[in-house]
Amino acid sequence: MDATERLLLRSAWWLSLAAFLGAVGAVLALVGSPVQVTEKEARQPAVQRVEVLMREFKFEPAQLEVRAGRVELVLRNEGLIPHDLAIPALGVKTEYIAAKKAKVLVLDLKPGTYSFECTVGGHKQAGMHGTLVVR
Ligand SMILES: [Cu+2]
Repeated sequence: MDATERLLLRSAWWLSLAAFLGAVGAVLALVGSPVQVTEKEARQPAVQRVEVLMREFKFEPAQLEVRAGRVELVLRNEGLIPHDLAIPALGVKTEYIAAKKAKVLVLDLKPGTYSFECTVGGHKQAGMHGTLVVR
């Protein structure tokens, strides 16, 4: 191995480290994104708000369609027991939402089709799942 090869190898290593750190940053940004919406943010017209009801054992609607960009999912638990909502492909999951409570999940979405589900044991199997289509 001569000096040029070594230099090339070293810069390839740095490039892959940079790519890896970029990917980690993107994932952290997604994971960190579920936040409570403020009143100022709620008034911005560009933000899409979609209401999703949670019951035993389904989401209503179970098929969601939104435009790419910032989306706020307003999750209302109209059921009798706690539920959550996870989008495994995005590494996103809310905490448990108690009966009669609501939470806003803020997402920055790229086009694609993402399945979502409730991760409470057995709920997905009982029908608590759906599909989010981002155009
Ligand atoms: Cu559930």
